[in-house]
Amino acid sequence: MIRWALAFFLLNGLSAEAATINTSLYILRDSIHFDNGTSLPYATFNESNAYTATNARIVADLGDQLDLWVVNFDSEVHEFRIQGETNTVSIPVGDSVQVLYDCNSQGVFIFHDPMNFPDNASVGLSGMLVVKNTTNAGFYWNIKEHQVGNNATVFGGSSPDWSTYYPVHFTINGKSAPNINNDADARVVGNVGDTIYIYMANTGQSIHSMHLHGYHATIVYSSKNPSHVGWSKDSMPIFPSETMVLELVPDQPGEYPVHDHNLIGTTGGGEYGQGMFTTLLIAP
Ligand SMILES: [Cu+2]
Repeated sequence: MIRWALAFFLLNGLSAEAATINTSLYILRDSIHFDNGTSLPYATFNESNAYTATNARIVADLGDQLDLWVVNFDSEVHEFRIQGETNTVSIPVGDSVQVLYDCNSQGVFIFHDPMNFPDNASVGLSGMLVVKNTTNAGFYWNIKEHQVGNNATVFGGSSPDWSTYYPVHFTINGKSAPNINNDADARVVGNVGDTIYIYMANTGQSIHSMHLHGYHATIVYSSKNPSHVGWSKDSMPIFPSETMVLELVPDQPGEYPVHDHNLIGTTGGGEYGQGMFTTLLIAP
């Protein structure tokens, strides 16, 4: 009897704080556009049946329960999983699947289409689930690179030759510079003394290294290298499929660049300044 009472108390205690997040992701295919005029076929997880080249993001509080429907509006079969967290499920054309997930650990988790990995994930179908335990400001960087020709190969039913991978476009949240600074979820804006979190996922196949000018940030979560937690640095190498959370407490005002220290990542189609480049804007 005491045991049941205790169990009831514990469950009640949890449910008082936890919420159920009812949401849907819609798989839609269209294109991603770059400033040099290049367009590539692209597919993303969208929050409605309106396509954008930016994947929908799911943000949960620690303890929440995710009740997710994934709807396949594409003309091909797709799969879905939260990498390392849920089983792969297949979604026939015009169908949907329900995915239930308890958000019991903090961090950033990649959800994607694992079919013929990394083929389908590389053509856009890779998003971020963020589980946090703070109400502080957060910014979100879904980091990715693109090789012209690969997407058409994947949508044509073949697999690209990943051994000769040569990406020439680089994006954060599906956008290249200067458009990243128009993405209020990506561009860090804050004040001196704020505690700001930057939630990152590398959904590409290349290593990137995000270089913060002006400040050091502290790694508070790394999916690949948990031993790096607590390190205070200004450049953050992030491997394919790795996720990371940075804590930034700005100590001076100003506008400072952030870019991929792998310098090809700051180009688009060979042109400097069109890739992974944004700024931190910190007010006194
Ligand atoms: Cu730099």
